[in-house]
Amino acid sequence: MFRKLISTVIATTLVSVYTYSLEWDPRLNDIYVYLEPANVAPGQPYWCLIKAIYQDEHESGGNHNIYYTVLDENGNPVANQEVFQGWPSGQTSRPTNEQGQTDIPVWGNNWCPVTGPGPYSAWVGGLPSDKVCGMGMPCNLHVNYLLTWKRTIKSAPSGSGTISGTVRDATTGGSINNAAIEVKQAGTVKYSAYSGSDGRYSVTVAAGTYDVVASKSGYNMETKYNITVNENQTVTVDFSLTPQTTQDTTPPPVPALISPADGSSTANPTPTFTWGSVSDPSGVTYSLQVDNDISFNSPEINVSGLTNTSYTPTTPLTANTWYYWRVEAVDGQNNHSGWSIKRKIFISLPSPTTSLKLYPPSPNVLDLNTIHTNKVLLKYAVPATDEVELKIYNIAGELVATLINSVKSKGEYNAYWDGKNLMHEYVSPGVYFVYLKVGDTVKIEKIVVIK
Ligand SMILES: [Ca+2]
Ligand SMILES: [Ca+2]
Repeated sequence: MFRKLISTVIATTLVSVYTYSLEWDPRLNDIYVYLEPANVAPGQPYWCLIKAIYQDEHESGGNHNIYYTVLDENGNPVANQEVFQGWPSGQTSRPTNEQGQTDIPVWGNNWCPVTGPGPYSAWVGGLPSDKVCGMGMPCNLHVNYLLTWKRTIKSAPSGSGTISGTVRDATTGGSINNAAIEVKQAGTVKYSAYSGSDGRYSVTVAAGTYDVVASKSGYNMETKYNITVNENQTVTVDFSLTPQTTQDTTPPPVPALISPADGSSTANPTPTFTWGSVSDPSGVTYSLQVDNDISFNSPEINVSGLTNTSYTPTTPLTANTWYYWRVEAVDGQNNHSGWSIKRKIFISLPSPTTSLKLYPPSPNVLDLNTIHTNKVLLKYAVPATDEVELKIYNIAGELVATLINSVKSKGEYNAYWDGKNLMHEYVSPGVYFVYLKVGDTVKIEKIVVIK
């Protein structure tokens, strides 16, 4: 009973490794015969045992031999191939014949299987070879062992599979290069790899169950648990890594207003508003409101997302109007500082721009019949302190009167012509010209004198 149990365990082990080709007589297990697999690297040729038949004392025909058959990769006999038989104190060998066969006898040696495996083993020379061990004449019975080897290329390690997939950015969907992949069991890294520029990775692992971890600087680590990989199986494990963001719940400081000064006045309808910068770990933008309503219910300017600490309106504010303005800062996580204190600014009327002017004479028709009650008003403007000449010429270009010939400062002035010439006589009816010269600039108006 004990022997049966042991044999079953051995048989199960052998079958799991050699399922693909080995025909193994189960009675061999009953007498402790076992297989010692060749020690051979994957991809290398070796002698692979494909058949082991037992002939008991009723089937053996009275013989007590090991019968060897040696085949090549295609199953054809290999002639003159040396085969071996070993025992604890020595070994012998023989070449195969044209049928790829030979045989070597075994002897009694007082072996009974109840004590364990028999003394003889068998293998093929020239290459690594599977070895059949534990043979002999059980309790001196005449039995045979019929063994067949086939030259075979060692396959990849049994029991391996692949974990592969792609690592992507969860936000953009773009592939992540050089992400670290760790394949763990019970917290211990068993295998590792890195993703390529296309985000792909591939890891060859022993069949089993793993946790697979993807990590990359700037991203949150991601773990896929309990990934089971079977022999020769490729399991796809994709990752979608979330970029790291430090959660910011603290509002930025409230900005301080700089200019225009509170309560100031300007004739510029597009004044530049300026405030102090503030900083925040998640970054800052600014919002500006300008409103003629102190409650900011109808802002004429309402801009946000400003990265500069100043803003110049693109459309003019209304003149002769008070405006209120305020600023707030908003950080990268949309936390608002709250509005600053407000300031007010007055947009004044445009200041009169004084340029050289000669207004039309009033009246511009002078009646000599009423001249004693009616002078001509000559109004003019001087833009800056300068020499001023105001004269009357007749149509022939002759000077009639000099009304002003002096330096005047900036401003508007009134002068009068009483219709008289240089000799203080009334002029004749006709066309006369008012000649204003300030610096190098001349203005001329016309007066008609009638009677
Ligand atoms: Ca903040
Ligand atoms: Ca408004």
